[in-house]
Amino acid sequence: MAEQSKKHSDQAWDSASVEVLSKAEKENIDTAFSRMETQKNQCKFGTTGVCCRICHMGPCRITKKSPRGVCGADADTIVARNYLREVVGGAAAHSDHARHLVLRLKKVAQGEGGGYEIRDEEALRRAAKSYEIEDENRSKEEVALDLAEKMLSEFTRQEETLETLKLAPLKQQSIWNTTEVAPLGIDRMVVESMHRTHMGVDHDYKNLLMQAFRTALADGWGGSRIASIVSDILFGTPSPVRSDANLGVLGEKSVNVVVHGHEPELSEMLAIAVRDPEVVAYAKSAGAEGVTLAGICCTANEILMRHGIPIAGSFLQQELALITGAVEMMVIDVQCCMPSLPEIAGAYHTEIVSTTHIAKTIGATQVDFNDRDALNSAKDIIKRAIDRYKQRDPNKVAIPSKKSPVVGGFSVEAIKYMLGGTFRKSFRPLNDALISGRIKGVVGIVGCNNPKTKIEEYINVLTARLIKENILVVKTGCAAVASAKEGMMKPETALEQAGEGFREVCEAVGIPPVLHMGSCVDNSRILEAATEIVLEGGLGDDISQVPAVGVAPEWMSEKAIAIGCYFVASGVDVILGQPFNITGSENVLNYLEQEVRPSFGASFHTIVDPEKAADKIVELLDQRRDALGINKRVERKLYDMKDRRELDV
Ligand code: NFS
Ligand code: SF4
Repeated sequence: MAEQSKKHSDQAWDSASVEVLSKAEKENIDTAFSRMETQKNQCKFGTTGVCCRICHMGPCRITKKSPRGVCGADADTIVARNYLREVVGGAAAHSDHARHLVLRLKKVAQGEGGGYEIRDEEALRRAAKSYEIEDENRSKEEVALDLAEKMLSEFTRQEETLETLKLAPLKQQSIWNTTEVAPLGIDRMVVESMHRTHMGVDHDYKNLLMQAFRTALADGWGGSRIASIVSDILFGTPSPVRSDANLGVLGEKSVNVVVHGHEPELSEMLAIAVRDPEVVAYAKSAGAEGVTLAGICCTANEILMRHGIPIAGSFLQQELALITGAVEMMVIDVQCCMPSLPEIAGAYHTEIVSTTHIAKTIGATQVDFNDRDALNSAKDIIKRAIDRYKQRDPNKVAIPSKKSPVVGGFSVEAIKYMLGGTFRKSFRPLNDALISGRIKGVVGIVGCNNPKTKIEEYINVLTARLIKENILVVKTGCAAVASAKEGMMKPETALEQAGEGFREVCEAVGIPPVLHMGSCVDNSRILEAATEIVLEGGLGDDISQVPAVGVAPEWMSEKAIAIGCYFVASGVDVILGQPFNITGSENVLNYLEQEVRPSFGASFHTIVDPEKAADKIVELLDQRRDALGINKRVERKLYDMKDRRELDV
């Protein structure tokens, strides 16, 4: 027994997950953690990237004895082609999500929005201005229609580069033009990359890798950016909001509905539906105290940011949430939803409901979501969950008690507001703090968790160390959920742990040292923040000069690879907690880790130890601070009164 719990505490950092993993083992339920054991000896050809399945003369595998595939492709070509295809997968996922939202905006603008509406007109008009769409004396519907059309053309444009790139600093845009990575239409980039990786087309690894950066930029400064902009228009720009995170948010006596996936449209409606008096009364008549809605993965982040709906967990807690035995329904849509869910649900009374025709899972109930009557559809789904409550078996229920308070909702607008106040919304105080050295730099920690290592250990160890080093940490995706569960996004606790100069700034402004900036498509918000820093002045004229670093500690998805690439191409160094599947080609590895530096002023770094990653981050930030000539006060010294006055932000 002790051995068992030791095994589980080697698998997951947080005690709630460890508790449920033990329950899973007792009940003989398979999870990603146990399946990882059975998949342990992963194929070396796959992990080094030298397996090619692109044509049917193969599959070919590169070894010392067989250095070329049947067609003559060598390890460099094969590795680079595989890598580009992964970036394509990631860019396509984010961008298709964006497309769905833009089409929704168009319907709303045409008066066919069903229950959807333009909830944030200011965000609409802000976006219209940035795309140079006339908005004076025009109704919000007229403006929204033009904006939706303009955004749809971002997917289809054939010969011109993306309009959305213009949201980047001017110098950044010129870097992309010089290096020839400024992307054309999003769909065109995806198709072109698939073409170029077809058998017998692009074989030059450098050319393929540059296309990976170009396709990724079509995601970060195209699809993802558009997704965040439209989400804010339709559902509201996030502002700070309190909630709780971890499996302990599930209610012992309430009907638990967990939303999981990525696209916020349905979960937005569910968030409204659970508050409906009729729904609450229905739950009570079923013997429950009410309905608890909670989120997993990026859907969790979306509805936390806008409604303060609690987070049940991150990617690898999706199965664990079901194993608590207390979930009546899990509603899934696209991305990161495991096909194992219905089988686990079958061991309890849980129903898995899928609502989108592009993502069906065997064993899940397909519920047609009527988007013309979205709110009633959402209510019907919740009532269906309530009907399950009676089937809950109390003997199978064990909800971990652990949950931590979290403050989420840090959109760039919200940060500006907190820094400068309503009338002087501005990044100036942040830039000043960076220049004075009270904040050494900004680090974005993003991405997933991965059962290859003890989950969330790297993320939490690194985060704790960085804030001690006076580094502002911004987070998205499942990395954000990890910090939320750890209590690092609760200003009070985290402030105790932050370095002195940084803590003073946080206290003065009233922000936690670790900011929740949203879902993974909201990594575009991190680019937006970096742009604001450049535009505010004093820290260089493109993002590669800003003291900023990105980290994907426990990444697993293709989306994370695309994100890494658009960060690097935007001038942000990226640390990976585990390597890409590219080590079978020294040339490709060297290109991504070294040779791209002159092009973008940044590159990838693979560092599997979080403490060493922290050292590297400090070094990278110092290099940038040196180059800017603002690194005079790195050594802590006793300040005299004059110093203190200079330091005042
Ligand atoms: Ni991002 Fe969000 Fe999580 Fe990874 Fe999946 S949920 S899109 S891919 S696992 S961070
Ligand atoms: Fe083999 Fe070349 Fe076909 Fe790839 S494209 S499977 S290396 S023959």
